[in-house]
Amino acid sequence: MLYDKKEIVKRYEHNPILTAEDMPFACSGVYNSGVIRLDGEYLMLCRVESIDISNYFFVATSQDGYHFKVHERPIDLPDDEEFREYTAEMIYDPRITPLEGAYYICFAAHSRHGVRIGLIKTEDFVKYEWCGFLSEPDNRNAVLFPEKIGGRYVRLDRPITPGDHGDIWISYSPDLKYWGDSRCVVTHGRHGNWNWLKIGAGAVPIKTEQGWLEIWHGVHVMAGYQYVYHLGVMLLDLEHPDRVIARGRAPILSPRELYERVGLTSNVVFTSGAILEDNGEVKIYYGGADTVQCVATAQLEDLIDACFHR
Ligand code: M1P
Repeated sequence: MLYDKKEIVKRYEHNPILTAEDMPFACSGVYNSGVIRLDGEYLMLCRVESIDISNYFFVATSQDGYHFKVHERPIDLPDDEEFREYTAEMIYDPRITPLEGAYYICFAAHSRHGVRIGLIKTEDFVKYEWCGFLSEPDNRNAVLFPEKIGGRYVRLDRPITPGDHGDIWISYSPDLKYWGDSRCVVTHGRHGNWNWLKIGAGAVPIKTEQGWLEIWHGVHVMAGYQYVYHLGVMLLDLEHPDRVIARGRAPILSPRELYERVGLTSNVVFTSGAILEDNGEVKIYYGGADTVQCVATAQLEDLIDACFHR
C-alpha cells in the first residue's frame, strides 16, 4: 500500500537531546528513558550504562522538554538480596506512570534467570520504595495504565514466546502485587510486515475521548539478521483495554537519521514515554540506536487518525 508523504511525527531538529557526553561519568550510551511532567518541569528517568556495563537510572530535568540537565548521582536502587539476584545483569527501559498521587516505575530486570518486570514507587524522585517483581521470566516492556479500570490496576507487557516472537498482553491486579486475567491483546504482524518478528508496549497509554492511545514498537528483520525497530499507534477501549479499537497499518516513525541508524544497536527507534501537552501536541521521547535519547512531536488528533487510516 502507498501512503501520503506527510509525516505526522516530526523529529526535533536538534536531536539527540541527551548523549553519553551529557552524563556525569564515562558511559557507553543513554538508553530509552521514561518521562513525566512534575511540578511544571519535565522529568526524565534515563538508563545509563557505565563503561564497565553496569546500569544506572539517572534523573534529568528540563523546563521546556528539550534541554535536560542530568543529576550528578544515579537514583538509589533497592539494596536487598532479591533485587540484586534478579537484576544482576541489567536494568533497562524504565517507564513512569503517574498513579494515585505517586509515580510508579516499571522496568526490565535481567539476570541469569532471564528477564522480568520490576516495580519501584516514588513520590518525589528522591526516595524510592521497592514494590517487587511483577512477573516471572521471560517478560518485559511493561507499562502501567495511569488509573484503575473497572476497579483494578492494569498493565500491558510482552511475554517472550518461543522462537523470539512476542505479542502484547494485558493483566489486571487488585493491589499491584498479584496479577491475573492475563490475555493477549495484540499479536505481531504477518511475515514481511514491519512488526512481524515481535512487538511491545511503548509509552504509558494516553487517555483520549476515543480510547487509550498506545504508542508501541514493532520489529522486522532485514536481510535475515538486521533487526529494525519502528513505532506504531493503536487505540484501546477505555473501559475494556483488552479490546483494540484500531491499529495503525503503517509505522509512525522508523529509523532514518544517522542517530537512529548507527549506534550500539543499529536501526532502533524505541519509546518508553510520551507527554500530552495542553495544546494537543504529543512529545514522543525515544531512544535512537540504543545510544542516544531523542524527542519528536505529533498532534494527538493525527496520532488517533493514524490508528484508523494509516
Ligand atoms: O535493542 C533494541 C531494543 O531491544 C529490546 O526491545 P524488545 O524488548 O522489543 O526486544 C529492549 O531491550 C530495548 O531496550 C532495546 O532498545
